[in-house]
Amino acid sequence: MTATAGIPLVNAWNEWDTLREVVVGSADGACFEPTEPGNRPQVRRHKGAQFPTGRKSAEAVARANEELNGLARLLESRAVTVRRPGPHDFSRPLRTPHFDVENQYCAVCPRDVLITLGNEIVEATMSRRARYFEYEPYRHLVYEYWEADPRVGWTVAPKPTMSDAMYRQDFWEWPIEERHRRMHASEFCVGQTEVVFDAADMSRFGRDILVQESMTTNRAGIRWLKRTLEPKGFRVHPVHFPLDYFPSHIDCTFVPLRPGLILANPDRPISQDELSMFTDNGWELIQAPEPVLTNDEMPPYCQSSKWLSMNVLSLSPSTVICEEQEKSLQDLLADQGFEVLTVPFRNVFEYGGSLHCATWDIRRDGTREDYFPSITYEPLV
Ligand code: ABU
Repeated sequence: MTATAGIPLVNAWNEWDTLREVVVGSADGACFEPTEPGNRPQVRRHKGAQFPTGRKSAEAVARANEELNGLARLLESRAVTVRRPGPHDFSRPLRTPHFDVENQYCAVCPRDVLITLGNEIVEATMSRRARYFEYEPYRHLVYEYWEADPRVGWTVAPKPTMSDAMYRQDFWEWPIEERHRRMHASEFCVGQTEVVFDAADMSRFGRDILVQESMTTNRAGIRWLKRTLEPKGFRVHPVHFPLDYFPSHIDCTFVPLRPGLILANPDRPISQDELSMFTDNGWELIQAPEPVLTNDEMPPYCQSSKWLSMNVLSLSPSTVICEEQEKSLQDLLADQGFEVLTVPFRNVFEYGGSLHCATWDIRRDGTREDYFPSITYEPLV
């Protein structure tokens, strides 16, 4: 691979410009996510049942891979270059000076691990032990882009200890009243003593980056992002969705589709004072329709919400890929003037995501634009 004089090999400033190259995840070697301080997986519809450990079955992996490969084929049919993660032994236990974990997870959701911010690749700290080394299946790609084009930047966020002390161990047992009170103070299972963030808590709008404070991203993580990105010309905005009691990753909550248009989760409105950034700058929020599946109907090992329905992938400001069965969402987007492409993807749900989660956009057209000309911003640095 060699760089050409035009657009850098790594170039993505927002979530919607025309997509040219993307990484699609793989379920090869996937394991069940282990119970750990930052995660208490549960079997859906079987309260109290023991959550499995170790490798997922060959059949489950094959079903997910079939759908991931289907997405890859659709993207290639639209002239998008598709790259895939390398092999990784997720069944290997981890032992660091600070924690042990019985197995790792999978490489289905690169979105959680890496983000392209302009011409730079940023590797997130991650927030869960089983995902500590999840950057490894993508490193060969990062090196390839970095070696091939001197304009490509690469920043690795500081790795947290993920020791017991980094977490609020009692978070999972909070009674409902306490949960409500502490959620509104944005207190979740990850404490504030170390820098913690997952890349999927960010959403790109040109020079403005939203970062959701969540179970997977803390205030120190947002401070680190501000301090790192502001000198590079970005404005970093913490955002909150106070009715989401288990927030993790912004891309099932607040999804920009094109300049001026956001698909918003009706169960998780953005906090009132943060809404004005959008309304003052002419952005319209449309509410996602009720998903086809209820939370109770989601696959038994899936730890994500029914709102995976709105985890769409934009191919351009006028073309979007939706899960095949989400007809109401497809109709809504078609009414908004989008060409809507569909693929089956439900067998990927138990790996933590849908179409946006299972991809990492490397190159889109476009440059850094200001979509919020009327804004008051107080930089940290
Ligand atoms: N990884 C995205 C999950 C978000 C949600 O469960 O709503």
